Amino acid sequence: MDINGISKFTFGAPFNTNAVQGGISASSGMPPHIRMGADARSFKCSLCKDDKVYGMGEAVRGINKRGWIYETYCSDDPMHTETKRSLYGAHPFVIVDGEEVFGLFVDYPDRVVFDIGYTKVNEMSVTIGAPDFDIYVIEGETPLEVVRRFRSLIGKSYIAPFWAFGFQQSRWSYNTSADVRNVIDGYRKNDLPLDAVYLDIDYMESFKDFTVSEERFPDFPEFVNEAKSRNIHLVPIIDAGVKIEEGYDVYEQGRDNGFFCKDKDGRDFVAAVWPGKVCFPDFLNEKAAEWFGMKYKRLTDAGIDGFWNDMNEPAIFYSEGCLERAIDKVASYKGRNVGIYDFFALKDAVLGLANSSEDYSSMYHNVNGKAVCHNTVHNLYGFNMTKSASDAFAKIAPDKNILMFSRASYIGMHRCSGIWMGDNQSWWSHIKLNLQMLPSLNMCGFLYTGADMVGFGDNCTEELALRWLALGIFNPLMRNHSALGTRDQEFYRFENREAFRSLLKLRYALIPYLYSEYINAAETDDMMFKPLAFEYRGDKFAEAVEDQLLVGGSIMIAPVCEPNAIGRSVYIPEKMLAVFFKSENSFRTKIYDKGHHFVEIPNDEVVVFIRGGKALPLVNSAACTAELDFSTLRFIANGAEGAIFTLCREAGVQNGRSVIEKQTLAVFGDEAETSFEVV
Ligand code: MIG
Repeated sequence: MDINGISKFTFGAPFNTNAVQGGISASSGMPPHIRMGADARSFKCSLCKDDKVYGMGEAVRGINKRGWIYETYCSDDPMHTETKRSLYGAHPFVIVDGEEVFGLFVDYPDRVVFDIGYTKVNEMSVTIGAPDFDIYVIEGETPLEVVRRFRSLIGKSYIAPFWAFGFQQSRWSYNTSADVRNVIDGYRKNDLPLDAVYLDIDYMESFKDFTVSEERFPDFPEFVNEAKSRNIHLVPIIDAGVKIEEGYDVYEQGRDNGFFCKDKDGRDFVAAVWPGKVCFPDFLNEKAAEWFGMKYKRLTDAGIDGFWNDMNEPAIFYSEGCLERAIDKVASYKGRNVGIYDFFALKDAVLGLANSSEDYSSMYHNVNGKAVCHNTVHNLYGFNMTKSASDAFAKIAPDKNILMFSRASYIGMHRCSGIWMGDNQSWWSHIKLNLQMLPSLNMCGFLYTGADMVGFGDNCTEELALRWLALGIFNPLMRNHSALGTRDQEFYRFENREAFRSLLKLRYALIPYLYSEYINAAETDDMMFKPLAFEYRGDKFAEAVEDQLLVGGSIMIAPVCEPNAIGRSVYIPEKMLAVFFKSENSFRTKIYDKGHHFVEIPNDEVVVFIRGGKALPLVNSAACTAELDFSTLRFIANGAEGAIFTLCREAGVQNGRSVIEKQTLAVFGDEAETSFEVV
């Protein structure tokens, strides 16, 4: 065992992914419980019947990952069904929690397959794309200790600006400034708090990065200002692909300087995405990354202080070569008697065009003068796109902490941005998936995260929106987003506006708590969202809970994830004080003893369970984060005589980072008492 219980083992000649910071020297001789395969690119660990396996970051299925096969491969796939193996982020980190507790991080920038009790029930087998990788084995008494050590290896988490804890509204797309103004009005006029509105791809001129349509958003800086005067941040999207168009300076500069990814013959690799034909900036080429990063200045100069990076797996609709071959294939059936199997082959020829590995294998990066095939470093693209922006922000606007989050990611990207969970659906099962991904992402350092609340694809219902909101108010990134063509789901569109207003305001009342616990997790490499299993060791019921979470140090949540429910079963792992919030000021409380309980939860209420000796701070809500008044802070405590709470506030920005001010508060009084003292 080396530094801090972490041992590194190097195989072959690994590509430097920058996942790890600082770095430690390699040991030899893997621990006996990890058996290397003869192929030098796989290994196996035995699992006991009751061992649990956590990790995999952004992935489908439960918090306990056992019983499925996962692949780290950044994938643009909007169907997050339970048999998928990969989503947008690649996070090859797992923790085995059994008689032995240990973590494994396979640092390898392409596919790693984690077969966690799928092929063989009592075995985890890991297969790496090529025999060039580092394995980090992390020892620890508990899963949480493993997480903390892993996080100390990969570096501190990104800290989002305080305003980004406000509620944010998005849609693909608000097409014009008038559309955006209507959304802001919809919230403000209905007394629904709001801090940000998103600009999806249609704000651009022909989907060209760093342009703004003059026609649809005339005098953009003035419009950004107008929004700002109403305490609304506008957050534009940036896509990875740069439109090929003569006269478009970003394209011409990229082409002339050789900053785009190449094909095997050294020509610019051409693919099609929303803008039509595009080239992909070569983010693995330092100069190209620096060049692209500085382009964000065009929008920050217009007053923009937040971005989301999309399509950076990178997503490819088709490449010219593959499209031609597909068309030839289809044409070859003309006049023939098309049998059933032919029909399926025909269909696949077209459906298989997007994100094809054939395309990824025909794309090359220039890494310090050496051509590196994209399909050996696929998972680093989104990470480096986002890093390019974040590196630039420090130069462009050191006086601001600019919000940044990305769709694709790899371990290490948590140092420069957050992520959102991608294109989910307005499905009940995706409320639960949102909940389950939170702790798994925290394990990998992604703290500023959240799902598209109310669901991206498909049509939502009012009931789903309310129930999702009851979980959404705890997501650091609390964003309502939906896809083109789906039912409108801004909160002022629904009938029971009062309920949406109350729950949204409750979020704002909880912001001091959520922000403080977030900062605390970032600074101490802790998890803001923990599975019960991480805290109530040895309690077999707590260890099996998949739909409740501990949020920060004081509370547990148990959202309803089913339609037409009057409540749900909740496992109470210790005596807790349940607070049923109808609104920030109107709530009833009830003490629950340890054990299984059916808890009635109407869909216009949120229940929070306060742990013994802990206190939950609340402030008066406001229309936006800028108007929150911390002097209204009060506490609801569970017998917390003298409980200590560390309140964190953003006191300013220096070198592009939030300056955090802390206040240690001692809470006196019982359950619903609200007095506190500064110590
Ligand atoms: O091919 O920009 O995940 O949030 O609204 C879809 C349009 C492209 C995918 C993103 C989604 C965004 C959408 N984008």
